[in-house]
Amino acid sequence: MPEHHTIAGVATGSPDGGVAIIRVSGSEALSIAKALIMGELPAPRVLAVRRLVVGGERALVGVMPGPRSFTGEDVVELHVHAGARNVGQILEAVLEAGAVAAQAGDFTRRAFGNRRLSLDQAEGIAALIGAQTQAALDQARRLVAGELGREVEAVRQKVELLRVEIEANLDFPEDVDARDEARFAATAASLGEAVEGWLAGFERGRLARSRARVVIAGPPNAGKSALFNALLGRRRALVSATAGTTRDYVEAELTLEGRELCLVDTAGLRESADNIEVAGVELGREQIASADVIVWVEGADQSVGLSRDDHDNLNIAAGASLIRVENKQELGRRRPEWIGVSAEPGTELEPLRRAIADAVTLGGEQWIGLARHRDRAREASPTRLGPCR
Ligand SMILES: Nc1nc2c(ncn2[C@@H]2O[C@H](COP(=O)(O)OP(=O)(O)OP(=O)(O)O)[C@@H](O)[C@H]2O)c(=O)[nH]1
Ligand SMILES: [Mg+2]
Repeated sequence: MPEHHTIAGVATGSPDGGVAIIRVSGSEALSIAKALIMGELPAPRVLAVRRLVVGGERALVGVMPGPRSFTGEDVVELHVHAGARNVGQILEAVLEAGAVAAQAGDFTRRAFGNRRLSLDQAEGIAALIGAQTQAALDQARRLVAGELGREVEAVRQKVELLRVEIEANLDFPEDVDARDEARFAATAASLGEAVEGWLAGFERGRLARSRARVVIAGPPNAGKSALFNALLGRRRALVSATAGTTRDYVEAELTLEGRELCLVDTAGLRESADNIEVAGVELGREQIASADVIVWVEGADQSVGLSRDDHDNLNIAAGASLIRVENKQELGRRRPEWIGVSAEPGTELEPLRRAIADAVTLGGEQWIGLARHRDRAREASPTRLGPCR
């Protein structure tokens, strides 16, 4: 029998929902639940309405006897009306009946302890609950599904097989064939590549989970703020015919083809006698330097080369992409090789949207790569160990 107490906690996340689920897990779960409801417990894995002793409240009750439950222990779930007071009172009654309050992650820890989940799946559940972006959610789901675990296990088995073969050869050196040695080296190299592949996938996963910074920059009056608004579909930044309108940079979240971005509008780059404008340009330059993608905008009515110096001076980070855009294209194109847009009225933005989405799309496998995964993979990495000889 498990040595720990029966635990109880609210399993549902949102306090605003209509229903809350109180989960009880442990050897005493069934007797505790029995003490709380009027009548008999429902049959295993059948949800049934029961009246609770506490305030005559009605609850949907589900009984999942161990070991075929989430935690591997006897589990009872009470689906009750939500509301902090109601749920708090019922939970209090469960604790009075003999359960101990569950701490964050306790149910999952028990599931891991009872081998209902592997460690990577348990980690995946924590990552899934904490996921803030679509990419984080996708990656966490793959971890919960055990995809990374299966890959690692497949490689581990191959390592084991290779070790056995090499040891057999050490025992019988007279039977060692040069072809065997070549095969061992090739197998070891491919296993090393798998580990390197995970490390690269962890890095891609990290980038995909963070919001790429897409910074709109260019000379004053190019229509940067108008384009910023057009991409967002709302009036967020001031647009005016006065050059030097934008001073502080403006940030907004935007989702393009499923990828979440941080779109940034900046002050038009130019020399100025106005201290405040100079400070704004400085902020804009900092934004450009930390951008993953720079959308460089010039108006079709602006003379070519106006920003040539700026172009050269832009402190663009290694690996950042530069997308050149000619705005006000209805006035006649000067730079037909650039992407043409008309930020006002904001139609025909599709080619630019696609270019931004392409620039932030990361090809290849993406893994969640928690600190433990990265540490273990680095330990196994051939670049760390040196060449296999
Ligand atoms: N004809 C035309 N005018 C536009 C277009 N987009 C913007 N404008 C006008 O261009 C002027 C400048 O627009 P803004 O968006 O304020 O330009 P900006 O690049 O943000 O300028 P600063 O903030 O001063 O650097 C405004 O008068 C806009 O109405 C467009 O597609 N066509
Ligand atoms: Mg502006």
